[in-house]
Amino acid sequence: MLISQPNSKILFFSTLYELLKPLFVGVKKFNALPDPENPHFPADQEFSGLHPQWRQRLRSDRPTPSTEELLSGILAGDRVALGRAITLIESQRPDQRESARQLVEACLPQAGRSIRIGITGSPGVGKSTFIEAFGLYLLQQGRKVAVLAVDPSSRSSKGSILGDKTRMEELGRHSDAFVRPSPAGDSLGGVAQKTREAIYLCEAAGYDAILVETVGVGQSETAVHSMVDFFLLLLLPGAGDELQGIKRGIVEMADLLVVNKTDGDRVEAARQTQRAYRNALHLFPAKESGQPVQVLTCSALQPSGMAEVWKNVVDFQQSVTASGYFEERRRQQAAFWLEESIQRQLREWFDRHPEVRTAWPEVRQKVAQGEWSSFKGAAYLLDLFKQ
Ligand SMILES: Nc1nc2c(ncn2[C@@H]2O[C@H](COP(=O)(O)OP(=O)(O)OP(=O)(O)O)[C@@H](O)[C@H]2O)c(=O)[nH]1
Ligand SMILES: [Mg+2]
Repeated sequence: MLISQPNSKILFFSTLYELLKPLFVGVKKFNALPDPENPHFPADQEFSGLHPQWRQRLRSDRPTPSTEELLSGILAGDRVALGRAITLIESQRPDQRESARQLVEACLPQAGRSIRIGITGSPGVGKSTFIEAFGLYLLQQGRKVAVLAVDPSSRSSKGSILGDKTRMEELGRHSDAFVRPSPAGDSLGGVAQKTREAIYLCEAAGYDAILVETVGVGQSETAVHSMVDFFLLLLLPGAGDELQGIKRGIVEMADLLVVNKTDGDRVEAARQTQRAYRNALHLFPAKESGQPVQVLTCSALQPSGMAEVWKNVVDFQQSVTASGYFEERRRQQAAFWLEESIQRQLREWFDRHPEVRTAWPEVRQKVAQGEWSSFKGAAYLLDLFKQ
């Protein structure tokens, strides 16, 4: 009845428009985000400093820019170019592999001048909250901070950085910070390799503090340990490591232990945990770095203790640079990733080989039914591959 009158009709639609306007604006804003996969990316004003022509070309609604354009953008410290470049290296498309490889190679001479810090700890210990607080502290120290993650499960998993956007909001908004959600992927090796390449790109873009969060459980700690200069393990107050689900191997890998959540009524429990770990560390073998492992306390939420953690990192870096271990560790890591990359590539070729693929189900069945031994099955498939 009401909208049958022409005037009422206009009134109705204009009211409807007013009500829905914020939604349109929101959608428009979202579309303007340079990289829709990264909720932390700033809007277009962050293209500032770039030539207008590149600015236009780097927008996400344009086709993938050329390797040269991406490289120039990265070297100019442009976050949008960096984001798009990481999307390129994460791409599963075989036709983009070569450009991705060229881009990483081209960035390598500019990479390496940063401190790479891995952050691990059981789920819920406060890794993301810590990274936000610590990252903000580093920004105050004049550092440029990039945050990456190794999450072998999936992009949508509960723990991924993407789900942490509210927690890292402040850091992600800062013009000297870059927060990247975990790459998608099903194999830890593949995901870790991409994170490692992303480190180089971030360094070439001028980020001099790289924080890598391990989000998965199990092997992802080892993968992150093999790409960072300093490995930090966060602990919860009051619980022994069996209770925290931390394997002894992870404690052995750590260069620093930090009891997080030292706030409220958990302060005493945190001190106890600190003492317990200090005592326990005496029983561990000496570190290859030659540096003693300390146990500190902090609260990522308050925040407090960030300066002490950073001092520990800086002292460590100075000592191991002087002793030569810093470079030695990076060389060892490069050798490790050489092996990794070859193994992964060979496996990929093997899995894709047409005859292997055809024979695979039957061979698997024969082995499962005990008709063939696993050795015979493997030899048969490998022969097909070699031919
Ligand atoms: N009281 C207190 N709570 C904290 C502190 N740090 C983190 N939290 C809380 O602990 C919960 C988990 O924090 P996250 O930062 O998501 O922990 P996480 O280790 O990244 O978790 P996953 O990524 O899921 O493994 C959140 O509710 C935080 O607010 C702290 O220093 N003190
Ligand atoms: Mg987290």
